[in-house]
Amino acid sequence: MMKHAWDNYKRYAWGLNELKPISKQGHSSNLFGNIQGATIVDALDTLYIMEMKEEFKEAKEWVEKSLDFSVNADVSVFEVNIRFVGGLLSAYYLSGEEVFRKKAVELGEKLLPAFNTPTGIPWALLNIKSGIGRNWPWASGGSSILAEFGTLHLEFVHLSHLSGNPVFAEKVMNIRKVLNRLDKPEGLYPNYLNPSSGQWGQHHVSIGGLGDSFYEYLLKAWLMSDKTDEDAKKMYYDAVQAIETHLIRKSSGGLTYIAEWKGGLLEHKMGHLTCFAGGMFALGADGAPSDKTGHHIELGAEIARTCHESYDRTRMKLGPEAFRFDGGVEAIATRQNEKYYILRPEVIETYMYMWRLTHDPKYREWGWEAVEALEKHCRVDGGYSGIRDVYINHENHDDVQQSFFLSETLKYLYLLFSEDDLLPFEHWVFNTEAHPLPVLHKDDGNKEENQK
Ligand code: DMJ
Repeated sequence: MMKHAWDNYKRYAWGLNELKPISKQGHSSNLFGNIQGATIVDALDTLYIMEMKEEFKEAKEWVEKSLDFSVNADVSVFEVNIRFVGGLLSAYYLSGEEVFRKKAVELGEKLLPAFNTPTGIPWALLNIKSGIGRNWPWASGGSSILAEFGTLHLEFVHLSHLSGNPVFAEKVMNIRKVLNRLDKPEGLYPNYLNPSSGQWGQHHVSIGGLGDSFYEYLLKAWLMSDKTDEDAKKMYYDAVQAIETHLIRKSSGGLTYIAEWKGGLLEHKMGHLTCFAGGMFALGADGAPSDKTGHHIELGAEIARTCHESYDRTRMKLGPEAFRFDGGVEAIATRQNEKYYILRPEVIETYMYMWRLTHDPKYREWGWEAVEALEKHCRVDGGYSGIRDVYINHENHDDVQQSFFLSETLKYLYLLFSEDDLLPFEHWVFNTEAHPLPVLHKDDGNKEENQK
């Protein structure tokens, strides 16, 4: 599958961000400004892990010769960080090739002006030539987004580690300080925070879009610090407690789901993005208070089951973008604009964590069901495409091969069917784009040790 996705990207869209597999040409998203090559940088570590040596070599040569950050355009700080900085860091740690370290630090430096706000909470968008930042025009009262400014921590700590320059880590530690000073409604973190006033925007809370990877990075910051970052640990387990009390519900048919919270009212909707949380709860089970360990694993298993149901209840056996638990339905999308599947990884990601942590064979079976559905419905001559409606039985492709299909979906599938000693959890954490970063062991100042 990786070979098919990669070969077609190479044939039809080489050097551009993504592939349009039906029209067989490049696809450009404005998330990366004019930075090019998202698929190449996102796929580097997957190629390496899958031992696709020739392909890795040509990708590396492209990075050396053509990856260029001197663009005069707005980029999404979050997207560039998780895909480009994360991809380059992983490629460096896996291969030891200096070019990746150099490029990661160079790009990290370009992102620093995003933090020039009164509070130090970064802007969502940054012109990386002029250094001028701004927020999404649709975000509540000019706010920055929790899942965006809360998903820089892992990469920025590594940038400081690899460059010897403490500024990166200082910037993300300050974000945490600002958050810790604020009152949280019912212990929950709203999705919107104004970077000028330092006040929350609308009190909307989500473990899916706009919130998701903030929670993931609290847990992983603690794990990546070799369990020394006690602040991150406390913030994570306190947040999970509030999420359980206010957002997690069980349907009458017995499916556990995570709702969205709007100023105290629940919307009984769960996004595909939210499905990553099954894996997160299971990964965090070990550090939970001892009487809660089993409970966190169980919660992960229940979320995995619900998300599997969201796949199983469609015609194509691929999950919709969002599914609901109201109006007599359970785990089904009811709105036309929530019926699409864009090759997202979160459900497979949760299967992978659940498999590693429980070895229950059903997670491999569910993963294989997803492989068969991807092959049947998403694979086309020119690569892999998303689907506009997973509830109908004729193909309706969206004609985009997302870069995260290569970095995440295919990597998590590969890991699901590999031995546990490939990128073991004691030594690696995955950033939110599935780029593995080494745990910074406390007794170990040198880089070599981190690379084992
Ligand atoms: C990826 O870019 C990351 O997983 C991000 O955290 C959420 N969205 C996509 C995949 O769905």
